[in-house]
Amino acid sequence: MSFRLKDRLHEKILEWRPRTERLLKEYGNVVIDQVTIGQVIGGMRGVKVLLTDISYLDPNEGIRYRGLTLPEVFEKLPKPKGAEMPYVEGLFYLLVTGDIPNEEELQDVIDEFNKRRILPRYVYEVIDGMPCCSHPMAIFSAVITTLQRESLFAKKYASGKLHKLDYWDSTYEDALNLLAKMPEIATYIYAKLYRDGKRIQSNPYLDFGANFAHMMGIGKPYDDVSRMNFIIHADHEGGNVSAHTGHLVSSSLSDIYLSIAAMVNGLAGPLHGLANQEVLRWLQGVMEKMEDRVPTEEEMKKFVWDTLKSGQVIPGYGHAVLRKTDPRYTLQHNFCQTHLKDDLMFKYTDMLYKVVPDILREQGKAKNPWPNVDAQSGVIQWHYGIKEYDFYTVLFGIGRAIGIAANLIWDRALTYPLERPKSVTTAMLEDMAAGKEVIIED
Ligand code: HAX
Repeated sequence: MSFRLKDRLHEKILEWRPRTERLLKEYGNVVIDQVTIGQVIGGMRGVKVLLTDISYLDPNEGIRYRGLTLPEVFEKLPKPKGAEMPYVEGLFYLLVTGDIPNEEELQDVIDEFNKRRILPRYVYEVIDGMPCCSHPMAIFSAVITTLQRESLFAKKYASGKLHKLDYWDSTYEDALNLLAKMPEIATYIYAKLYRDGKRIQSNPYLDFGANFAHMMGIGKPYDDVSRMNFIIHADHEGGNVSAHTGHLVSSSLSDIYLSIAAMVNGLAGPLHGLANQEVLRWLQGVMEKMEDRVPTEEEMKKFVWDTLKSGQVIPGYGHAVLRKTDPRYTLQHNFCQTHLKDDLMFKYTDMLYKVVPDILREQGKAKNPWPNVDAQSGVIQWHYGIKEYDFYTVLFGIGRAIGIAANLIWDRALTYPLERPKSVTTAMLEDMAAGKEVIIED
């Protein structure tokens, strides 16, 4: 049996296709959900209309990647010698195939990523040419869009000779080509914006996470921080803004570069991935007021209430699906307890964990008063010297791209069609609410 990821993936696709075909052919009319007016107006919360086998989010348990909880993922995936956190390349293998890679399988992915990481010259020029004060996420998105000229899928499609059942193959190639370049793109954006353009060359002997740490110029254990960061952010099933955007754009057969650039744009909103920079901005405000001492619980409560009373959200708290503390928060918290015990900002986040849930419950609006992934991630980056918090969502974006890429490969493998839900008008909803018959053609 081959140990190459692409061969394993091909076998899996051939095994999987009959399941999808059977569901469509024999059970296509089975009803699985109903939709209320509240859901139509309220951002489609909870409507079961998306399909992915890469991850599943349980409101109480948190995310499972290919059936494994995050603690299981961290326990089972292979780790570099002496490292606390697993290989990101192993995670990609797991997301794509559903299996934990053995040593040879892992090495194949590491080699594949390594072969493809060098950036074309024009990427540096695009970054250099971005206007002053561009947000790092805008630059990240622009670079990924510019790289679209490299898309094999787009070239093959344009040749008019690409069979639908082969879409996945060039999508897979595009995915690896793009993912392998992401640490290089991100670290050059960082160097350009905050280090006078002085970049550190990548090291082909290092894995994805360690290479990122190396190019950021940060020593151990930042390699483990990077691995942990990319793994926990990789996927959160299909309905969150970034995953859904990637899937939606790709459903029009836009290639992976265009789809992932779109998902990066969705991730850049403050209610989604940008929340990690918002947490830091907000914490800085508290610290300034406290003149860098640890506040009392009463002082912290007042600050939280003041934020709520001024009509703002508490960043890093709440979730559209989760109803418990996010396990991605807990994993990072455990890391902090080992490595950041005496960090002032960590003490602040710990105190927030004590006071915010009760306050949000008392306020009575948020359905989930518990912390999410973003409540802790920026604190770790700050501790290891990345104080330019505008950059944090780019780190999220690298991780999220890994999960979205796995999804998009499978979307094409299972020939999922163009996404096209139907909209209605307010007048139609009013008529339906009044019990009148409204005829809507599908
Ligand atoms: N602080 C204050 N109010 C909050 C809140 C928070 N952390 N979380 C929710 N609420 C409010 C909502 O704004 C909403 O108020 P209105 O009725 O006045 O509009 C009400 O509680 C009900 O919201 P919900 O149903 O509980 O939450 P949503 O599904 O609408 O939104 C969000 C989920 C994550 C966007 C929301 O909890 C929030 O804004 N949190 C703060 C921002 C944040 O941390 N975002 C990152 C989430 C994780 C993620 O996707 N990372 O990428």
